[in-house]
Amino acid sequence: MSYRRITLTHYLLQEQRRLGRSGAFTALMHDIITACKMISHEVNRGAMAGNLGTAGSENVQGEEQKTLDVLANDIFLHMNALGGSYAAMASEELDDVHVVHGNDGRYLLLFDPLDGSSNIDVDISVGTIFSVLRLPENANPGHKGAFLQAGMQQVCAGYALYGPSTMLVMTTGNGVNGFTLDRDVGMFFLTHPNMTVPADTKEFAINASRARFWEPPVKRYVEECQAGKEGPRGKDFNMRWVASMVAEVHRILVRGGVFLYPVDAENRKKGGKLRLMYEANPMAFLIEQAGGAASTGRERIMAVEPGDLHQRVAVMLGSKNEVERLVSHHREFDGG
Ligand code: AFP
Repeated sequence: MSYRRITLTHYLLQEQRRLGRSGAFTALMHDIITACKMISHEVNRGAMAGNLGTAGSENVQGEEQKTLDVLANDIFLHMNALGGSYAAMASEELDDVHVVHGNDGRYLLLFDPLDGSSNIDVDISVGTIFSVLRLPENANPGHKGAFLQAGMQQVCAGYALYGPSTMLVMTTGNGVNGFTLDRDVGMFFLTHPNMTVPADTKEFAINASRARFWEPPVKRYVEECQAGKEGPRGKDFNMRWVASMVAEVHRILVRGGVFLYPVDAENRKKGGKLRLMYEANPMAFLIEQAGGAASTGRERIMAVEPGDLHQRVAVMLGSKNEVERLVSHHREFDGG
């Protein structure tokens, strides 16, 4: 690797100077970076460190926790409390807000410590997703109301992908940049500057085992893709499903595509499958910043006003023209 590459720390310092900001933002990102490196290390050691299997507990969503879910959550809470940037944190794995006492942190951190954890035991890519909000003036950081801000309010968002290589991909609202971890040096280097999602694609991702529950506009979209060259799209599509949103979004940021986890007849009561604050909003911020689109099918994801920390939402994101087609199918179905 060329020694001329810039590190993630250098990139953050450059951004700080460019925007005329204080060092607060660089400091808070530093804690996230350190936590992601530590989680990457634990994921990488896998069975050698006894890190596989289930923890014997359930999270707030009633889902079985993996050993690494619990470990990654502890690492993220601990490392991000040390720097003093955050007044409070909220995790997909925790019932309530975690207040960071003894500092005057001005930011709030939301995270999914190990997304796609059903993939851990079979050695498929997993990741950490994070989203940073400002602590509103006079808000009580111990109250979830401080966190209930629409995705448009995010200061920064990103993910770490623990795959064949570990990557950190982030946005501060000024494009999307990807960094690869050099394990020997112990630092992330800029390897994917200005990531962009092409407007068109021939690849879609959806859990097709749920087809019988889908709403008509989703069925229509998928059937059009499956019809290939002979159908209304006039081209053949390929399908992927990793069951790890970080890996799916990373693929879309690298080569385009569309990812769907719709509200369907089976998950409707819960509002969908994916979590608005820990998954949908940060990924929507990244995808929009890379030139793509992110919708529930009926509303821009980042415009959804959250009513609860653990709220779920329909997600359709990726190549702009595909998401627009999905939105148009929903509009037609709803009679608009
Ligand atoms: P886990 O973190 O519980 O494995 O869930 C992962 C996830 O939230 C998201 O990353 C995937 O896209 C989606 O769930 C997979 O859902 P299916 O179980 O329907 O494949």
